[in-house]
Amino acid sequence: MRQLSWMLSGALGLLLVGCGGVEQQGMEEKERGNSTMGRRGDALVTDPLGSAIGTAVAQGNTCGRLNEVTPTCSSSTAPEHAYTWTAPSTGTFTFTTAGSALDSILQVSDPATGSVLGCNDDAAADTYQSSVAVNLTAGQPVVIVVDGYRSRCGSFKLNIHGMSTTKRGLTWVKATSDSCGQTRVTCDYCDPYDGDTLCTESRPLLCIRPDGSLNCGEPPGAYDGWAGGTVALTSFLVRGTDLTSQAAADAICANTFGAGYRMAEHHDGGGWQWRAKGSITPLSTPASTHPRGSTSNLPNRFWVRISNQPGNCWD
Ligand SMILES: [Ca+2]
Ligand SMILES: [Ca+2]
Repeated sequence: MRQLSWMLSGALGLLLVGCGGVEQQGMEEKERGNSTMGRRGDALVTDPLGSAIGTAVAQGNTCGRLNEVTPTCSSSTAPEHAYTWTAPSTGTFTFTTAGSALDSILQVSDPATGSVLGCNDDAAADTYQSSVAVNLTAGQPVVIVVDGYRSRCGSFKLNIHGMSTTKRGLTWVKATSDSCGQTRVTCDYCDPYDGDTLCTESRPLLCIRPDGSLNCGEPPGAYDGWAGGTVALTSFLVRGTDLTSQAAADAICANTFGAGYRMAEHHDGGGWQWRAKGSITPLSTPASTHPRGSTSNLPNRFWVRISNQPGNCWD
């Protein structure tokens, strides 16, 4: 039946061309016939992506593949590559083909109903790549289709970035500075287990260079250790959702302050509170809406990571 309807549709197109050059009408007729749910048939083959987040979670080339899906948002008869993916948390997720050679069309749909959750041809006026943002709940599966504009095929990258509306990351505050040019940083009602500040918020990033600096101030205490390094704080805000991995966070420190700097860690000087060489000037930011509801929670917090708990925005 499918073959017959395509043949009829093609014949209609030819007839219309003969009747006055309105081939485009015939083409659109054909495409609309296949685009109701953004997929055709019940056995669309998809590759599993788990709940992967990041740049280029999938790469490939659509040339030579089947055209089983016609995206709803643009003209396309191109082959595609389809994936299944599951939201790792509740929030807004952005799917893009940034960095692809392919003039792409990206479509995200519900595998249970086939309904299209989002579809995009060009993310902006100056790009042929695509971007789709959809709100999902934790554990919700979607089908992602990387398709081509009109009949185009080529190599692509699929990127997925999350903006969880519930995930929190660990932040600390500056406590004191001393006459030796040293700084004490502290937890102050932080939550190193689950994070305390929403990752959709922006805070500076505390960086440290472990350089064996010697303590010239008061002697270290049990919960007031010496980190043996030099701290620096970014003079710009970093959105928690941009801290996609420890490596990404460390790279911000190295790129800002030089080789050897990395994101500071909860236990750099023992844990909960420590001192290091260097002075920092926290930017003015509001106190985080803390899960503990503490009224003592201080403003002007900054991101610090923790290595043995899921208290980071990338966890
Ligand atoms: Ca297609
Ligand atoms: Ca495009």
